[in-house]
Amino acid sequence: MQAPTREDLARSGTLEELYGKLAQVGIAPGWNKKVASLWPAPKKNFAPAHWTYEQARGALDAAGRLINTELAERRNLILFNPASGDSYGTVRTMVSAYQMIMPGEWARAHRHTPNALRLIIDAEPGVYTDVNGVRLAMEPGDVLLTPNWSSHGHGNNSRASAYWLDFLDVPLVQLLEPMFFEPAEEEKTHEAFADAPPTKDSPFVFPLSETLKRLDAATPDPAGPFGTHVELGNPAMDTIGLSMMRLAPRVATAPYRTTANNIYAVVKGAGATTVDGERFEWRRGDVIAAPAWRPHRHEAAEDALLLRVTDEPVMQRLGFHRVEEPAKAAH
Ligand code: GTQ
Ligand code: FE2
Repeated sequence: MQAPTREDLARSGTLEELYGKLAQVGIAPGWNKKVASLWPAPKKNFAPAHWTYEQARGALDAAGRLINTELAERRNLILFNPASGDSYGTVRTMVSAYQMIMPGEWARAHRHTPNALRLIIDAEPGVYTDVNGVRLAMEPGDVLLTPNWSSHGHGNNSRASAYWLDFLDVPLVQLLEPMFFEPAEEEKTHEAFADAPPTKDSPFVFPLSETLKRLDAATPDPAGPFGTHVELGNPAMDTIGLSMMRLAPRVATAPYRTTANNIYAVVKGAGATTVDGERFEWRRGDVIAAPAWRPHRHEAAEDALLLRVTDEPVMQRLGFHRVEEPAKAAH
């Protein structure tokens, strides 16, 4: 069929006829409500959700028997948001995963444009991430960054399997399209540095011991939306901000909602987070998703530390950051 000409289109006698001809040239009427483009407030496209380290541990230990890092490259379990449909993400812009590496294993080095970070859950001395040829030690509670295009591989010279949480801006990079990935040259990263002792003296490492010192010196704010907290980095990476939150037992934080997407990971303790009316009881190693514009608050049952992983730097830089006052966000 011939594409409609200017005259064919101009001659359309009814809206239906016009729509039919427009469809042939890849145009849709903007007034037709089938193509909604604007709505009054953020949609609930992603759901509040909770994942447990208990379950992830079981699955990772099985995966340890069933697949090695030669085959898998990364032995990771991706946390899919239950409402995300086909889109890959824990929340709209970020994905989280549990990862495990066994004694003697090397998860080969690569680099990619997505920014990544890890929160160590269980690891014995001798576990490291090699970032751009430097071995960074991984200990429980530490946070390690591997920003955009930095080479990274993971090694385990200890006698126990090591477990951590990954957070990446992969869904954002997929949306914006600047995805690049390549394997690293192995000799440069792993073997040549085999004898170098792991260090924590790097701008890519936030050791828990340092973070706790900073928390001790921070202004106490147990009932604020983030409890007493310190930011890691400023922000940690271009697209991801981090803060370590210390929650006092039995003090509920102020309810809060933001256009930023947040993922909370439990570094220590136990408690509960209520996200838009859904209550999730958490323990060490668990993950909670608080997608954009969902009011949420936390309450610890015992001294607790939560790591907040947020796309706030993106929202701020693009002029989309909005926060609702605690009183108004209350549910
Ligand atoms: O450890 O390099 O969970 O590249 C997803 C992609 C971990 C990693 C993930 C990755 C990594
Ligand atoms: Fe990676």
